This record gives sequence, structure tokens and C-alpha cells, in this order.
Amino acid sequence: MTATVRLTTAQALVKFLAAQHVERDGTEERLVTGMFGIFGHGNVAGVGQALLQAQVQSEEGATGDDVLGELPYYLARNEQGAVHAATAFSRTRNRRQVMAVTTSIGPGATNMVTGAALATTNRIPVLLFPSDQFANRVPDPVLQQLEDPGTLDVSVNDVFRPVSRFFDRINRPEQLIPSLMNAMRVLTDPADTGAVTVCLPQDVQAEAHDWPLAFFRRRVWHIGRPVPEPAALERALAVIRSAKRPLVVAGGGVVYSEASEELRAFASATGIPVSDTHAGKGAINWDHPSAVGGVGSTGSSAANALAREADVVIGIGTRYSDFTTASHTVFADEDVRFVNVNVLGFDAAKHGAAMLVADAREALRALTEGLAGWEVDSAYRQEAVDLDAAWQQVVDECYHRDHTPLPAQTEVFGALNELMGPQDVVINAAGSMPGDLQCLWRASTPEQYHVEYAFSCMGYEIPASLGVKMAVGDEHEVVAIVGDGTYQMLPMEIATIVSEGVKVIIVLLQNHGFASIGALSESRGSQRFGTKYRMRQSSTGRLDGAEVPFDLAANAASWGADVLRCGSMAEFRENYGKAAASDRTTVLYIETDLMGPNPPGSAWWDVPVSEVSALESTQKAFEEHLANKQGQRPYL
Ligand SMILES: Cc1ncc(C[n+]2csc(CCOP(=O)(O)OP(=O)(O)O)c2C)c(N)n1
Ligand SMILES: [Mg+2]
Repeated sequence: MTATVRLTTAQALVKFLAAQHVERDGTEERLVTGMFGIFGHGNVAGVGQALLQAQVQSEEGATGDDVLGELPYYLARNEQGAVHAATAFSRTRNRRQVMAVTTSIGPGATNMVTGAALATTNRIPVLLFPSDQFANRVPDPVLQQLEDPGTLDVSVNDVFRPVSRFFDRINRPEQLIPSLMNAMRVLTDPADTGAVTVCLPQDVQAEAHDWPLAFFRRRVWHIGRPVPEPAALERALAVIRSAKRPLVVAGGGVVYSEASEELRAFASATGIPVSDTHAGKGAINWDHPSAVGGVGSTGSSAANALAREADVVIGIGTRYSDFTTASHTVFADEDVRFVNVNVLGFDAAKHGAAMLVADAREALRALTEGLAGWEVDSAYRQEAVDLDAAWQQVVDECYHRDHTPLPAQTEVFGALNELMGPQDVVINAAGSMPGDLQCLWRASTPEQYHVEYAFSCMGYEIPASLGVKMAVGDEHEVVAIVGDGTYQMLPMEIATIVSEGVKVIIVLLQNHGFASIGALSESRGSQRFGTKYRMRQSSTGRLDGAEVPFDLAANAASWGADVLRCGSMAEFRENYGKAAASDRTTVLYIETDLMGPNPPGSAWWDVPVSEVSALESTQKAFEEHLANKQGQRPYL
């Protein structure tokens, strides 16, 4: 007879998660290291009871088949923040380890949808357990249940389907077995990974079942490194060997595969210049002779000049977002061809590429070996070096502008870049900051640069700083840069950070509005309408009165952080030193100029402009838009 243990579904869930491990390159560690969450009636007596039992049993050193194992619990303030923290943790661990999130039903569950979409868009694993309405339907409709007169087989949790790479609902306890096995498979598959959502009806969580003990055995999931197929490798090598002006685009896949050394070796041996995306920044150190910085809409003039004339683009671990291709304009050579290295065939196939469906590290080794003896012309090598040197002068100017009366935000980035160590982490996601950071940040390691620019979600930064800090530990500073707009959207995880005794540095850039969307609005003819935080003025009826009299620094202090107000760049630098020396979470508050100046742009971004308009500003912007669209094309 099969040996079994009688546990609730929620207890079985915790016991299973505590037994999962992961292996890559010979290192074994826990796969699921903890669970964030917020309890409500949907999960307090099910998952909540199981987490408590796990804690009590481990405090008591209990032994026996019904011992659940350790799964630390972290109380978040907002479910969206919980998912961001978990996602940032996993990204920092290069997708080797994950955190889970438990929520109640209804709004607690749907609050996670944005976080799930962010994780899936970024191809980062995160494990979500939204609670769900009763599977037995006896007390329906329960508090927070959405009713559909046309079907009883629907709940708000169905909105997770398109934003999850794996979705399931546990309507009977025994369904947990195949569900969790598949959940672990997806979490640990670099090609398939993203948000994994397993909905837990509130009655089923608390229901007992006799589980086979084998379900809970110590299990190791292996993160693979698929090698390139020999014929595909030959095809890719032939394309590269025929190139006169090749350019690498290094994406997040290089970082997650931990292939920096191989990328540097490939670049040094072949002389091929290497540009990067947000997720790939630092994969090659900024001062490597082949590094030319960020490419695309907010890229460096060096990378974009090379991209324009590249005859072969070698994309490694990139999704080719519109910011990377400058909306299909930056690769301008009529006959440009692509070689794409990616674990996911979907990405490898983009732009009619010669596909190498493989792990970045394995593929780079094979390409370097296959190209032995081949390199680009020394004139081309030198051209890349010269272009980068010219761009580095622009970076220095942006870092040290001495702009008055308020500093430009690029001066803040310069100070941080100079003050932070190579293993410290800078975090950002939305606003005008990612664009500046992509072209200005000098990343010496991939760990240093954590900008979420697939979903570019305002509010990611503060919860992400918690997840990153949990991943990197106390020796490394973790610095979240947030705009005033982002701050107002999701500041509350500062309370979680403080209550967990975690130390991060938050740099709050106050410019009383949207520098980003304001500038975009102006350039697209919409005159910065609705992009400033101003009082509604009765004479105009518009939001163009005085600055709104709130004090975000005082607000940050109210969550329990130390706050240092910085009246100048000199004071900012001095206060960064204080924040770094402190063991408490510190907010550095600084007012910056809403109007920049920002770094000079060298590529376009396609944002549609109204084709007909009664406004002259819009008509003019539409003409410009049409002219810019001329350079746009499919890559076939
Ligand atoms: C959740 C979310 N809502 C809306 C947007 C669109 N958006 C992008 S940047 C931005 C304004 C950000 O303002 P702030 O944080 O002050 O940064 P700044 O633009 O001033 O640099 C908005 C609304 C977004 N990226 N994310
Ligand atoms: Mg702002």
C-alpha cells in the first residue's frame, strides 16, 4: 500500500514547496525561498493556517511525516507590491530561485494581475496563489465573488490566464499533484518561464486528503543549458563570417544565463562591437573595448550609429522590443540580416533570423570556437572605439552639468554611478529615468543594473528594492530611483521594508509631474496636457495652478524611513554617504528640473499622433510623425 499522510490542501502545498530544489551548473539550492502575502477570508484559515503550522513545527523541531518544512512568510502591504518584490528577487537570482505570493479572493487576487503581467513580459518566474471562491458553490455568492448569469464556471481569477505562462485552479485536493509538478516545470524552464498562477478555492485549501508521501520527497529541478544544433550553428557562423559590420545586441538572456565572461571573450576575439538593452546592460562591462552602450530609442549615439550601418545583427537573449529596434528604424541597412541566439524559438525566429535556439553561454562558446581566426577589420574595430569615446564625453557632460537653479536628474545618476560599488544595485522602471539610465549608466557588472523596461511599471521600484536586497544580502547597497509620480502610485512597501528590518536607499526625484510623458506629449503635439501635478485653477479650469502642497519627503518619513532632504548635488553626495553608512532605510529626497536637460537622443520611438486635429501643435507633430515613419520597415 502507498504510504500516505493526511493533510489539508494548503498544508500539502507548503510541504511540497519546502521540498523543491533547483540545480544549475552543479549548485543545488532551495527553489522557493519564501512566501509574500496578505491574508483575507480567502486564505487566512487555509494557507494562513498551514504557514503558521510550518512555523510552529520548525520552532519546536518537530519530526514526522506531517512536518511541513520551512517556508518563511513576509507580510506585504499591497498584493501588487508583493509580486514585484518576488519578481525582483528572482531576476536578481538570475531566475534560479523564486518566491511565492498568497492572496485572498477578489480584490486581493486581482491586485496581483499587474505584477503577473510584469513578470511574464520580463520572462521572470514568480509563483502566485490567488485564493478563489468556493469550489462547492454552497454559500454562493460569497463576499467579493463576481457573478456571471451565463456561467457559474468563472471567477475574477480567470483574468490571470493571459498574463500567466501556467494557469490552473484546484477544485479537488488531488488536483494539486499534477498542478504543482507542472508549476515547477514552468518556473524552471528558461524558455517557458513567467508568472505561474495556481488558484486555490477557499474551501479546498482547508479540505483534508490522504497524500502519497512520495509527493513530498526532496525533488531537484534542473535548469538546462540547451546547446546549439550543429547545422544551425554552421548557418549562423556562415552569416557572421560574411559580415563586414556586425553588431551584437546583448539582452537579458545573457545575464540570466550568466554568460558575461563568454560574451567578453567572444567580443575580444572577434572585435564585434556589443550594444545592450536594459535587461542586458552590464553583461559586458561598459569600459570593455568592444562595449558601445545601449541601443535603440534611448540608446547611445555610438551604438545607434553602428546599428544604422550594421549588415549583421547578432541578438543574444533579446526580445527586440520597440525601444531596442527604435520601432523598426535603427537597423537601417537595406540588406541587414539577423542571427538570433535565444532559448525560446519565438524570440530566436524574430526578424527572419538565422536561429540558434540555445542557452546564451553555450551558444557564445560555440560561436567563439567556430569563428576562431576570424575577426572584423581593424578599421571597424577602431571606429567603434572612437564612437564610444565620443559618447563617453557626452556622458561626462550629463553627469556634471551644474544645471541651475535645480540640478538635472542626469547629475544625480552621475553621482550614484560614481558613488556606488560594482556589486551595488540600482533599480528603476518608469518615467524619464530609464531612458537616461540606458544611455548614461556605466555598468561594470550585470548585477549593478536592474531596470525593468519590458512592462515599465510605475511602482515597481520600491517593492523591487526589497526583493533585490533579499537576494543580494547586506553587503550590497540597493538603490531604488523613483519619480514623484511613481512614488505616489505605490509607496506603501516602505512599511514592509522597515518592518522586515531591511536597509535600502530610495532616491526620490521630485519634479512635480511627468518629465517623461510631458516631453512625449509636447513632441507629439499635445502640449504637456495633464502631465504636471498642479492645483486646478478656477480661472482656466485646468490643472495649471500652484504646485500641489504635499510633502513626499514627510510622507516617506511617515512610513518609518529616515529621510534626508538634499538641496544641492553637493548635499546629495554627502547624504548618499550617510545613507550608505546607516543600517536604516533612507530616502534621499531631491528636487530636479522637470525640463531636463536630458541626454541627446539619436533614435526614434513610434507613438501615434492624431491624423486630423484642430490644433496646430498636433498637425505639426503629425507631419513629423509621417516623416519618421518613412524609415520604418519590417525586417525580413
Ligand atoms: C502603472 C503605470 N501607469 C502609467 C504609466 C505611464 N507613464 C510612464 S512614465 C509616467 C510618469 C512618471 O512620472 P514620474 O514618476 O514623476 O517620473 P518622471 O516622468 O517625472 O521622470 C507615466 C504616467 C506607467 N508606465 N505605469
Ligand atoms: Mg516626476
